[in-house]
Amino acid sequence: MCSYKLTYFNMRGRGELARYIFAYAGIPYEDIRIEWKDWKSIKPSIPFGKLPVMEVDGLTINQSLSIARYLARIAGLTGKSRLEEVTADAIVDTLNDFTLLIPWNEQDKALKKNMIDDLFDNQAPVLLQILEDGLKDKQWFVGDSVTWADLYWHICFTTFNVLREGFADLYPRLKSLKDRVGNIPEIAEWIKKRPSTEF
Ligand SMILES: N[C@@H](CCC(=O)N[C@@H](CS)C(=O)NCC(=O)O)C(=O)O
Repeated sequence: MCSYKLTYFNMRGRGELARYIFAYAGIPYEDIRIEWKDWKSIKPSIPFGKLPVMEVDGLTINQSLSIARYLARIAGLTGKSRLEEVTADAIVDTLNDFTLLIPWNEQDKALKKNMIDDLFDNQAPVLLQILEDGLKDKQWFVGDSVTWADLYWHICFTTFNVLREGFADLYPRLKSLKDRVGNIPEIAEWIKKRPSTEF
């Protein structure tokens, strides 16, 4: 059995998808959470100087989605065919693109609010409507079983809802999907016990 060590900051952010997959699959791992005050001194020792990183049997892997995809393959969460795999990948990348538009580091409060308003008033509805329509009467984004794209949606939903409460109110299928993921017993248990952080 491999030994896994995930290092990220003490928040959900880009570490949470890996944590969901670990939880879903019941894979033991070390959940190392760096405090921001310690980051400056730790950063030079981290390849590429960014978190998360995951150590697997001594090999250090960076990039949150590469880490998550690797774990999703192990957990059987990538889809049942090449076409399902690429569909799940595309949904993950699409959601990730949206998270990259969020002005996390903008210091000017008024400007930050304007940017977030623009995102949720103008850009999110286009994305959400396509995802909502794509779900049709299906239980999951891809095929007939849960994939890492569904888990990522739950994480994105939680984060987006902090930025704009009720942002998905007009999308009942997407809201149901979020609930369906949250009701997976292993995910529900993780959400109950994880450290409480804003993002
Ligand atoms: N594309 C990378 C982005 C990694 C990244 O930017 N991480 C941020 C935290 S979310 C970080 O390490 N910030 C600290 C720094 O850049 O010094 C990934 O998805 O892992």
